[in-house]
Amino acid sequence: MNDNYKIKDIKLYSIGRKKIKIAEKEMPGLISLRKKYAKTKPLKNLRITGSLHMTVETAVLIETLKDLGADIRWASCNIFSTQDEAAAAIAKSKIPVFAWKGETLKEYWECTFKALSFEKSLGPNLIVDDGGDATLLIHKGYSLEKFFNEKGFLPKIHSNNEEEIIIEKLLRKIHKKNPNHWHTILPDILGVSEETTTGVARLIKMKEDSDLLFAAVNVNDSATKSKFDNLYGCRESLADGIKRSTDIMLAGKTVVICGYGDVGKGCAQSMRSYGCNVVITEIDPICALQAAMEGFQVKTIEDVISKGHIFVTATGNKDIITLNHMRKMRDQAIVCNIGHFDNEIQINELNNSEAKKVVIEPQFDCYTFPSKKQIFILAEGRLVNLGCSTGHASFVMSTSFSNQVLAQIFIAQNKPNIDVYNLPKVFDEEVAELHLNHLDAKLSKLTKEQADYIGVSRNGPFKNKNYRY
Ligand code: NAD
Ligand code: 3DD
Repeated sequence: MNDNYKIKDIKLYSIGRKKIKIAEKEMPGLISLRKKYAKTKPLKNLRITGSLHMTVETAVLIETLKDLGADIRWASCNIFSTQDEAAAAIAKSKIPVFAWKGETLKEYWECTFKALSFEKSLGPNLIVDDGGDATLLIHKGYSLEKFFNEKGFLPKIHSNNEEEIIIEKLLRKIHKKNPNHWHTILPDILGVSEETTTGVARLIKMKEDSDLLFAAVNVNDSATKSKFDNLYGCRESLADGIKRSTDIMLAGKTVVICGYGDVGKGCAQSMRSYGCNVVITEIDPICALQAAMEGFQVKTIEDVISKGHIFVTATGNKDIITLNHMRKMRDQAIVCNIGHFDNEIQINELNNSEAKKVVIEPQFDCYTFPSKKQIFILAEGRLVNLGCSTGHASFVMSTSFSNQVLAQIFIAQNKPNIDVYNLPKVFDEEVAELHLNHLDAKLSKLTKEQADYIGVSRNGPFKNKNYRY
């Protein structure tokens, strides 16, 4: 793997560039931030590692961080989510990128390490993470070195999880070359900005366990991220992923959506708009009541396992759809996940079961049980909207990524202590305002009397920090 890039095909760059040009016009937040910070370049001479789906939208984020002065290296955060033409355009513009659609898990982690490895054995100053894999590799590498420095030997690899074994083997390969690689690069790391719900949950756990080694900004819980990307993004990209891979008719089908959080809400609204009979499963009584009062049936998965035509997991949790569930599904049931990790569905157990797998097309697999009943698995249980289509549309990713840019600047300028931070509400309102014109939305202005009456300042913040949008 050369040091500058590892992608599917550099010749795809011109298609990528054309798509990036179109996306830029649909990403007003990023373009405005480029203009706002073009002179001051707040990320000048800072090294940024990205571990986030290498799509056309991400290419616009990367080139925005570049315009703000950063030196960047990028990898995707999923083996199926890369748009190869976008990666080619980034590589062509001499920004090191290590990503292609259809990586093996071993290649995926090597790409992540490549994105963390700058010239002269330097590491990053800042990280843009989606799901926490770049942060995880640094923390696991650091603790392996600490173990070795204390004990004088490397621990045996105990896990029988394929991916964990791949990570442990990679870390030992790095250790062989430089036993203090991670201890050496850590002091330069100012912090990470985390994109998604599951990644933030990991960071909060590391903080609680006093394992967190650098500051982190929770981008996901900015309202202009999770109440837009997770909700409206999935509302448009779920159906896209299911239809592009299966061409299935949705109207009249029973669709079971596991989890009624921001993502689940978007998925439910989408499937209902296609005339599906939507059933929600939820563990949280508040979200379950929201679903019921939106007119959705709320059942346990066991109640509807033989009735569902399509199953979508959106929980950020694991083992939501088990092998036993899949054995009880109706013929030609479609099973997919839109949560960040594939452990929402017991794919490994299915692959080791009596069901025979046939690949219909990449990311569209058919499993036939001895009874001749068949079920379809999309994207091998990985995010269906990015594995089977191109993810969310550019406009909503502009709201998410504007928060990413502000988070990177926040860490660079404040060099915060080790903790997990939310971005201030004024940033959230600034991001929203940057996207109104594009939709011809016009904001009303408060009078002084009105501002005093509701106890806010005329220019915001317009809500207290606990307000739920
Ligand atoms: P969330 O926390 O708002 O919602 C998850 C919901 O699942 C919660 O309401 C929770 O109560 C419920 N849940 C948990 N365990 C459950 C179980 N066993 N059965 C039924 N319900 C259960 O999270 P979110 O923001 O909606 O994100 C969900 C997942 O989607 C995360 O992994 C997130 O990272 C990912 N995500 C993916 C995309 C994408 O483009 N594919 C976009 C945004 C977020
Ligand atoms: N995600 C969905 N669509 C995306 C796109 N077009 N480009 C990059 C990332 C994209 C994932 C995000 O929704 C991420 O914010 C998440 O997973 O939360």
